[in-house]
Amino acid sequence: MLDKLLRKKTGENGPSISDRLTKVKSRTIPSHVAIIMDGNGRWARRRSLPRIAGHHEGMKTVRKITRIANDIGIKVLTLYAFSTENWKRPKMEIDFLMKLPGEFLTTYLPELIEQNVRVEMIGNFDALPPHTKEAIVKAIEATSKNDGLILNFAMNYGSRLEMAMAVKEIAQLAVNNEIAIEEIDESLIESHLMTSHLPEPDLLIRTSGEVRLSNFMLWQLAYSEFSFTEVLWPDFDESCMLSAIEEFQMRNRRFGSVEGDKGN
Ligand code: V07
Repeated sequence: MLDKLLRKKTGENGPSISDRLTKVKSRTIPSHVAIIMDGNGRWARRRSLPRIAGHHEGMKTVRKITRIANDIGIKVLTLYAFSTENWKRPKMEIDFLMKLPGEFLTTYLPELIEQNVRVEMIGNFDALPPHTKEAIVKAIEATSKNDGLILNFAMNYGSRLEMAMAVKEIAQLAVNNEIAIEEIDESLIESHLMTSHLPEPDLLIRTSGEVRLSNFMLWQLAYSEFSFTEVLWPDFDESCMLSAIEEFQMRNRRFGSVEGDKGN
């Protein structure tokens, strides 16, 4: 079915999406892909639409990219949906954004279940509005037995906040004499991050031409490949996703032979 859907998009020249998919799957697939979904507001402005129209369109891209990620065989897809900085936006826009998880899940939860996708979340859950929390909890519970792709939403997430919280927990353990100061090392810190159960991202994608991390997974991205594209998130499609993975695989082939090279 996916094949049929994708065939429609095949251009006159170059390999089809399904041929590219087959080739990508025969090479090293990144286990964890993280995406900063930028450019929704700009997409809307270019069409003289309100910013929220861009966010809504961006939600459809989430569905599309989840499907192709699952098809590629990616294990974890982390999407930066709402940052701790985003509370500074106009109230109306925040209200709209906080309704998107509910709308996304009302529309797509059956499909996610059918595709064996497991929904997870990182970020400060407690500070979200009750209706947003309810939608997310429902999705996490309804998909908790699935063992396919982990669709991990970073919601009200900030990397520095995450690290500060980890430091606080570790300090408390030390104060309680449950650990010695000497036991504080990278792996202990890692085990107190919100991603402790996940592999580190192999690949970070940021759309919309901005080339910065914006407080996203600073610790976890230490050794990741970065892929930046000018394409705005609502325009990011299966072909763009495959291009990012193909680029990753090219780099991997070039540097993969230098054993133990951690990029310095
Ligand atoms: C949001 C759509 C994608 C572009 C970026 C900003 C707008 C999906 C979700 C979501 C979150 C949690 C969940 C299910 C779906 C979402 C926000 C914004 C706040 F369990 N898209 N999307 N959440 N956008």
